[in-house]
Amino acid sequence: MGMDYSKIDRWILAEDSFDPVHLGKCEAVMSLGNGYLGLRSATEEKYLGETRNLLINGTFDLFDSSEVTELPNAADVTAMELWIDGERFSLDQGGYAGYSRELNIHTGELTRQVEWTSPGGSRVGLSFRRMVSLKRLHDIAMEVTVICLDRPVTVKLRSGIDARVTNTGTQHFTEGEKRFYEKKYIQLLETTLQSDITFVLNAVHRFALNGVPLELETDVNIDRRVIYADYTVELKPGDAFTAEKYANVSTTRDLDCAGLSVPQLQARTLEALKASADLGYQALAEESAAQWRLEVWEKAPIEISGDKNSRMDLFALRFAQYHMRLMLPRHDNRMNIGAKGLSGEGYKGHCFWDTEIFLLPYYMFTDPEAARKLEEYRYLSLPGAHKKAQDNGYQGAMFPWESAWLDDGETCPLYMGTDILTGTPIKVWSGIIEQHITADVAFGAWQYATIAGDQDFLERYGYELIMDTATFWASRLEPGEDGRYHINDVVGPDEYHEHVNDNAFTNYMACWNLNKAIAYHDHLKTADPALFQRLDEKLSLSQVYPKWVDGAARLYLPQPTAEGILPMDDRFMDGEEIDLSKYKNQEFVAGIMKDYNLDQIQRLQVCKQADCLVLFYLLEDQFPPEVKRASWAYYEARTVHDSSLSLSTHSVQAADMGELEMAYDLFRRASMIDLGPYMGTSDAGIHAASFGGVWQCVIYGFGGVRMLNGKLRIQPNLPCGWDRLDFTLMWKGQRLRVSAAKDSLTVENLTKTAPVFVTLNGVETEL
Ligand code: IFM
Repeated sequence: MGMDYSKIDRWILAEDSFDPVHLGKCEAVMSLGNGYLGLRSATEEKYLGETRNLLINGTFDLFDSSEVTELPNAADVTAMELWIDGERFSLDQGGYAGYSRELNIHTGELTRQVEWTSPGGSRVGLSFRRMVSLKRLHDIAMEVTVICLDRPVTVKLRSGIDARVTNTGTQHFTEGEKRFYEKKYIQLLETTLQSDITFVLNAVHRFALNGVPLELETDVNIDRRVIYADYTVELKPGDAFTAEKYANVSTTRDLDCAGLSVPQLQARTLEALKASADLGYQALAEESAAQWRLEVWEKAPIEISGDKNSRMDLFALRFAQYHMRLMLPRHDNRMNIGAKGLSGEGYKGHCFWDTEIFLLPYYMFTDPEAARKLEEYRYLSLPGAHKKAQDNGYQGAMFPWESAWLDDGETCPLYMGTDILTGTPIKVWSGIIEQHITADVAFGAWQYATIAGDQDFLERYGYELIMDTATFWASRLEPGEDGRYHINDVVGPDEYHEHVNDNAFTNYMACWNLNKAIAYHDHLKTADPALFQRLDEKLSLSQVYPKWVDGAARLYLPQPTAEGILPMDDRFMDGEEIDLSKYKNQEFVAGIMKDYNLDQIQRLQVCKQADCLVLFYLLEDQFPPEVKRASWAYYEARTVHDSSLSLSTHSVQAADMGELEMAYDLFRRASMIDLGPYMGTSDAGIHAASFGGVWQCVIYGFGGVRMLNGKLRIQPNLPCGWDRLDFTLMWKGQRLRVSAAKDSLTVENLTKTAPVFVTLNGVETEL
C-alpha cells in the first residue's frame, strides 16, 4: 500500500498496484461494515487464494462438537464477473494500466479503477464502487462501470448470490429457498446447522448506458447453493455501461426482525431492497457518509499537527477509528467485538479481554452509549460465566477467555498451531487457565460506569457483575503454607508462560476485584438498602462477603525485587536468557515458535506480550515510578511483541515515563500492525485490540488522559514532531474539548450542564 501523503490527507488508503499473491491484506484492511455486518473487500472478479467473507455479528454456529462455535461465512453478494468479448476479466491475464484501489475512511466507500486489455486485445476502462451503509444496517451497494475504449465490445455480466462459501472448509448452512421475483429480484435463504438461524439475502441490478437507464434481458440461473443472472450488452467506442447491484442481508436473530416468521422476513427484506434500489447508489452513499460524519468524525474528532510524519500518525489514528466503528455492534447488546472485528475468520468472531482493556477506553470516552452495550453483553452472558465456574469447581461468575453467544460459556478451542518438536497440535490452555479475564470484565464495568457517570448501569448490572466476579475469585484462591492465598496454575497476559503461579497481573487484578466488591457492598448497605437486599437475595452476600474480605486481605501480591522489577510470576526471572534480536524485528509474529516449542519457551526469559506492564496503567497509583521504569526496561528487552496488544502498552508506559522518543517509536510500530508493509499479517483479519491500543497511545500516552480512582487527569506529553493535539472526551455526560500544545493545555466543557473536576498538569481544576 502506498503512503501517498496527498491521499492520506484526504483520508484515503490506496493500493496502487495489484498483487494476486497478497490478496488477504487489502481484503482485510479495506473491509467495509457497520457493526451489524462486516464485508471483506474481495474483488468483484475472483482469484485463487481470495477469502470472501460476509460476517453477521452474533450469528454464531457450532458445526460439530469437535469444533468451537464461530461466525458463519454468509453467502457472497459481491462477485460481479465480467467477460469482455468472451474473455473473463481478471488482472492475472491480459494487461492493465492505471490501477488504483482506494478506501475512503471518511465516507466508508471503496473504489477501484483500472484500464484492462483482454488477451485478445479489447481495451476497456473499468471502475468499481462499493459501500456498506452505516445508516441501513442490512444494506450493501455496488456499482461497476465499463467504458469501451477502442473497438466495439460485447460485455457479459454474471452476478447473483453465491452460498458456495465456507469457513475455511466448514459449511455452516443448510441450503434454503432460492428464487427470482419478477425475473429481477434475487433471493436466497440459508439456515445455520446448529443455531438454526435463517439468513435471507436479496439482490437486484439496475443498468444504464451513457447515463440513460437500460433494461437488459435477464438470463436466470439457479444451481446448487447459487442463484445468478447473466446480462449482455454491446458497447461502441466511448460508451459507458453501468451496472448497479443492491443487496441486503437479514437474519432471524436480528433484533429489528424479532417476531417475524421467515416468509414475513422474506417479504419485508424484499421491500427494503426495492426502497434502497429506488434511492440509487449515489443517494445511499451520501446518506451513509453523512452517518459516518455524525456518528464518528463529529463525535470523536481528533487533530494532530506537526511535521510530515504527524500526517501519517493522524491518518493511522483515523484508520483505527474507522475500523473501531466497523466492528462495533451499536445496534445490539447481545453481541460484542471479535478479536478480528468482522474483517476475517480469525479467532472465529470471539471476543476476549481485548474488549475491556484495549477497546473499551475509546468507546467510553467517545461513545458511552455504545460502551454500555458492550458491558451489558457481559452481564447478559453471566449464564455462561456461571456455567464455566461450576464446570471448574468454582463459585460466582468465571468469564470465558473466549466468548461468543450469551450462554455458550467457554469457546476457546482446545488445540491450535503445531508443536515443532512433537509435530502434534498445541494445546491451548487459555480457555482453561487464562483467568484474569474475569477481573478484566469487572474492571471494564467499573471503568465504564465511572467515566460515563452511569449510576443506572451500576444498579442494573455493574454492582452485580463486580460482586459475582469477586465471588469467583474468593472461591479460586488457594491457601499456601505461608498463610497467604495464592493463585496457582494460570496463564497471565503473556501467553508464552503457562501454568505459572502468582502471575502479578492476575493477582493484582483479582485483588482489585475483591476490594471493589467490598467497597460497593459497604456503600450499598447503608446508601441503598433496597438494592442491597435485592443483591443479597441473588448473590448470598452474607455468605460471600466474609470470603471477599478474607481473600483481599490475604491474597499474595508479588513485590518488586531490590532492583525495582515486579516479578511477573513465580518463575520467569529464573528462566534462561537468550539473544532475542532475531525475533524482535521479524516480519511475521511467533518466529520463535519455529525454533522452540512452548515447553522450551516456558523456561526462557522471553515474553510474547506486555504482562505486568498493563497493570502499571490500569492500577497506576499502586506502583511507584521507579518500579514502572525498572520493570519496563527489564521486560521490554525480553518481549518479542508477538501479540498485537503489546506495542501500544509499551508506548503508553514509555510516554508516562517521559520517554517520548521511545513512546513515539513504539506508537508508530503499533500503528503499522495492519497498515504497514508486512503483507501476510492481516490475512485472517485486522487486529481489533491494536486499534484501541493506537488510540490509547495517542490519548492516554501523548494526551496524558487517565481515569484514576474515579478522577479525570490530563497531562499531555507531546512527541517531538507534534505541535498540537486536539480531541474531545466524554466525561460523566459532559463533552470536553482538549487542546494540547507543547507549552499549553486548554480544556473546555462544551456541554456545560454540570461542573467537571479534572486534574490538569497536576492542578485540580473545576471547569
Ligand atoms: O487476547 C489476545 C491475547 O492477549 C493474545 N493473543 C490474541 C488474543 C486475541 O487478540
